[in-house]
Amino acid sequence: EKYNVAILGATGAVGTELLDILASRDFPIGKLRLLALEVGTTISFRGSDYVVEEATPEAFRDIQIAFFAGGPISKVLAPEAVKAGAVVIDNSSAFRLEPDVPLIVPEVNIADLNNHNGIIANPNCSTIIMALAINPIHQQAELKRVIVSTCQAVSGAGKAALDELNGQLRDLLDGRQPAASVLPVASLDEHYPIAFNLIPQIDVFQDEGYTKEEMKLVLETRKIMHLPSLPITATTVRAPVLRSHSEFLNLETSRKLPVEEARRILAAAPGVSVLDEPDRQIYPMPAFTAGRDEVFVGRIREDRTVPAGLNIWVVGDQIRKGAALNAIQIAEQLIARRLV
Ligand code: 2RA
Repeated sequence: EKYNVAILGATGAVGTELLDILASRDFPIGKLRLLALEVGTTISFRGSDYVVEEATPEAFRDIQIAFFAGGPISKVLAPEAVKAGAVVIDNSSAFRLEPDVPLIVPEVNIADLNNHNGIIANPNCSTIIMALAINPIHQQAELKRVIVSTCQAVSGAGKAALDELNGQLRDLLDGRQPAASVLPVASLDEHYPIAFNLIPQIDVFQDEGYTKEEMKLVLETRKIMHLPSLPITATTVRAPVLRSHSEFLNLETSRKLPVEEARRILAAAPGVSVLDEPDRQIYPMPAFTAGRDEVFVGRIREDRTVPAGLNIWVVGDQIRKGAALNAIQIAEQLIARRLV
């Protein structure tokens, strides 16, 4: 059986990754419709050329599965696509915390998919990466507290941020002042160079000095794991890395997990790969995890400042598992469970 598929935001970083993964996983596509602002652009997929069309409510009329990777426009168009008969897998933050919208990391809470009402939310990239690492630990030793600090790649802020880092590196190496107009947040007044720098702000500030990205890590993780009051505190930092987000996790658990046991639990967890051999200087690094499906964990150590604590370093490709791959895995489960 084949499914008619639409991709909204087909020309962006996530849209491009969606097309690559759909092609490589042999996804059962009947008709494919590509939608974006760049109407008229031609994109090739599995040997055929597709012309990018305008994203209108009518564009979803004969579509069964719609991947949305076009940002805030989801708010308006996702309900229209559902009305037209499509199931929407939405990569924007518009519906993630709505009680009747499942927020899914397939390895963690796939059962929540059964209750969908047409829109399924794909979590934020740094949230997906963390959830893959902490859920298996929680299954064996209940989490009491999570402290997460991130180093996030510029591509998480879109192609303009990626281009800006590359331009700034050229400027600096040629002895010019680097120009900055994108990071930390393009629409705000202040911009800072990311080349040879770190920016402790991802997205806009919300209440009490936390950024929206930090609150996504808190609120989305609680929803995905069905732990509405799990204490989580987050600090998110933009780093001059092209692709793959890195996260330091400090976990407090209800019972002590020796390092070897934690390694075994994580090695057996779906979607997770352990790279943790300090004697041989083996640990995950973003330069080597880009383009990989798994989330990599290493530097697993006991935190001896609390009765039961672990320090873990997690690295994952945020465009792949953090966005496009996770969305496609959701679609595959929709099909397997006959929910579309
Ligand atoms: C970032 N997490 O890296 C965001 C993208 N969703 O900026």
